[in-house]
Amino acid sequence: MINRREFVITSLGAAGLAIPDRIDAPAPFLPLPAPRQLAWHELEFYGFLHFTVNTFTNREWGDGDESPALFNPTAFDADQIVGAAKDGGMKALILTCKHHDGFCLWPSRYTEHSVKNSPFKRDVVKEISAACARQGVRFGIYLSPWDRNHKDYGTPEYLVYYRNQLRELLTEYGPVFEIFFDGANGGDGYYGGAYERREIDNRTYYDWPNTWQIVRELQPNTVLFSDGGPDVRWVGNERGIAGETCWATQNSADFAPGRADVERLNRGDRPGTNWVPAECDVSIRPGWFYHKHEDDQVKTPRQLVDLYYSSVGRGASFLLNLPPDRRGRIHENDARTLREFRGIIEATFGTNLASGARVSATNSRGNGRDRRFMPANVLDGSRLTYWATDDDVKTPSLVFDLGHPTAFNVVRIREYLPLGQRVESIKVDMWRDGGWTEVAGATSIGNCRLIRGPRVTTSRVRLRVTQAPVCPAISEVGLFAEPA
Ligand code: FUL
Ligand code: CA
Repeated sequence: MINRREFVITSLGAAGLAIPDRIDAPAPFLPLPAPRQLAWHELEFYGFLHFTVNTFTNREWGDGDESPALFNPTAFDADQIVGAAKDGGMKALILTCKHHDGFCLWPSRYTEHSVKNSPFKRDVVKEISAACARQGVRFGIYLSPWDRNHKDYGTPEYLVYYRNQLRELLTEYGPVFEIFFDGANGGDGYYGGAYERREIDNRTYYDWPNTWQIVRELQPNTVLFSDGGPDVRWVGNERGIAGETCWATQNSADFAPGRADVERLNRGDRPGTNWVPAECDVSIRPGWFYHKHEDDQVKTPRQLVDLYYSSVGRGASFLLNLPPDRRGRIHENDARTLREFRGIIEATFGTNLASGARVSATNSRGNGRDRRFMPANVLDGSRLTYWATDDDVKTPSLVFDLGHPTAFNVVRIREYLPLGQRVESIKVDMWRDGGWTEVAGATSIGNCRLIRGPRVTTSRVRLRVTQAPVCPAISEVGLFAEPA
């Protein structure tokens, strides 16, 4: 008697078809991203909205004694704000629900210091989160741990208040993709009329693990950002620039919100104990809040493009701040530069010039017989399929035969992240005068590595993995040309 499986194999063999051997996928290289982090990696570019009483006092940090009467946008339009972000290519928005001054953009039941006592009265968090939902933009929150208004700041009672607010925001405003926990902490403030300096020990005061636990229980898909994660880390500067080498991993035990070794945050740690990729926060203007005198200092589309390459192009995310103005809208100058930026990005990445290439590899896992690991998987436009080699082949190469001379100046490489960050360095060669010439190289691949250089023209391109502790698993490769 033969069982059903043997029967199928025997009949396939009799029909002269290849009998697939059982080939295992490569073993994951630890640490690995959680599902919520994988979803976050796909966003790549999203926005920050800094909006509070500061918008009306023309300041960057409020002291906490600002009257709610100050908050009075004249033509607030959540759909215009979200629409401007979306037109710029942003996939998500993080709103300063409460900045250091303590003024709440929603009518929190735990304080009087909020929109409910302003002439505006409306719930800004509700309107922005609803506009995001309508327009298909993910919504995130910034809730400043430091609160210069609250009388209890610095005592254990304040933590109860902070967590109550977090619960309100996580239960009444729909899905939250990210919470941004700012590291700026302690100092002078109003503090309920005390007008004094309050220092806290940022290693112990906030008891972060228990706060994070509240988020895990209420919204398990939310990623938590702070100087040290746990899910997404600060990149170590507010200029939008990740390290040229930037690992998605770090040794989390060495970090905490407000305790940042900026050099290490910028590069990540390799080896690292945890998957904690970097986020590059930077403002489209000099300040985080709107100031009329900065209307002419909005970054140019070209500057934003450079920031895209120095953030997304190094495996990090690009969190660009757009400050609503006193009307409660995104200023025309900001909206325009953002639209032009999107135009350049789409003109560049809209067409993968390698998509029709014939691709071959020096090795494919299982002798090339298993579709799951074939070289062509790097050209199918899906992050879910990848090319992998046999376990002992750690420095293979891929050749793209483009069929005709092709001009490009950007190479994009993505690793298959569910198997970890595996590749440490690569080189790119082009075929010229009957031989290979090296034109570029890069370290730390991860979610996205963009190699940008002068335009070259060739009909064949080779990608060499030059260093990896385990066999590579590469999901996508693209060649692109920036518009002249
Ligand atoms: C900093 C804050 O102090 C700034 O005001 C701004 O919110 C920025 C994103 O983070 O730490
Ligand atoms: Ca693929």
